[in-house]
Amino acid sequence: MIREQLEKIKNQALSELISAENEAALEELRVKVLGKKSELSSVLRGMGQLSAEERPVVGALANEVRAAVENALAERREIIMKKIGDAKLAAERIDVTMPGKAQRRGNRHPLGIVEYEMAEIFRTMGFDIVEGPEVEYDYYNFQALNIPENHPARDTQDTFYITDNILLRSQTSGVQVHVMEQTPPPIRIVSPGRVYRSDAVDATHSPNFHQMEGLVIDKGITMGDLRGQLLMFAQRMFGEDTKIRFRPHHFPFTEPSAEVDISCFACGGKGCRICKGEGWIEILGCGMVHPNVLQMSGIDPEIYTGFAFGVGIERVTLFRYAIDDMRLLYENDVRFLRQFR
Ligand code: 2NM
Repeated sequence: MIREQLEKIKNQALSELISAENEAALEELRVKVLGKKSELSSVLRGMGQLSAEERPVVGALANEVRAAVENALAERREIIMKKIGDAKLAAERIDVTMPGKAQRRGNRHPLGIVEYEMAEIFRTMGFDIVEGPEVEYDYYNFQALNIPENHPARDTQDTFYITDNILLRSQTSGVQVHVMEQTPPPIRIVSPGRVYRSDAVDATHSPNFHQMEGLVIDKGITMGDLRGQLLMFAQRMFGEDTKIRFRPHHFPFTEPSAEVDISCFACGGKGCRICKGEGWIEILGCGMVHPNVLQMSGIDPEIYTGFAFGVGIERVTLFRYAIDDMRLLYENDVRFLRQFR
């Protein structure tokens, strides 16, 4: 009678086990079959009433049933765990052969592109590229460049002063003064970089913009060298048919001084929208370094001569890409910037 009951408990447990699909169902079954309130437990509790001969036999059988159910539970647990694991692997499967998601590549700012192209032209012509501080002493920005105390460029309206004698540079010439002070000629450098002037923003002005200034000093440097180097730059930058012309000008740091026009690369000199009908486009200022400038930086003007020039990088960029408003260069509108890839 008890034997049959035990057999039945075991068989029922084993058949119910098959339908347990997760750990919670298994645990529920374990409590139901083996727990304190289970039929098995009550059978064991009732063993006191059995005879002395029957008791060990039934006890052994009950233990067998318990062990069989425990084993079956453990086996089932393993099967369930493997099923769960397999399902997880299948769900999280990664196809390493799938094409990647394309990332949008950034691109350089048009000013950076043009600055690099300009520097690259001068570098291949033998110039060193030298950068310097944007915060500068007024000595390097003005005095050392032969710009007198009462010069209008010194006015606080044009220059951002930080203290009485420290300012945001209004040109990169200070870099060249540092080089002249520290390096005996020959000197052949360009200094690209950001400069600051207290101008109101409009289509052709910004309180900060970029310049590239050049300086060549050696024995016997003439204005013919200046012209030849600038012509080579203009032809590499704007095309090999480009012509240049010099117009007399005045800068305190050069004597003689000139403004340089290039023939219009759009119309070849006939006159068009880009050159405003002129056929020529003003592109830079230049001249022979003033003897006072050489002297102040410790270079003997009786032995050495040199030329210098300054190009506005924004100006070149606007012409280069036929952009009609400089503000586009600073507004960080990606619809504009993405065109320069
Ligand atoms: C210009 C025009 C002409 C210039 C002069 C010097 C220095 F340091 F040698 F005196 N650096 N750059 C210069 C000359 C700059 O910019 C329109």
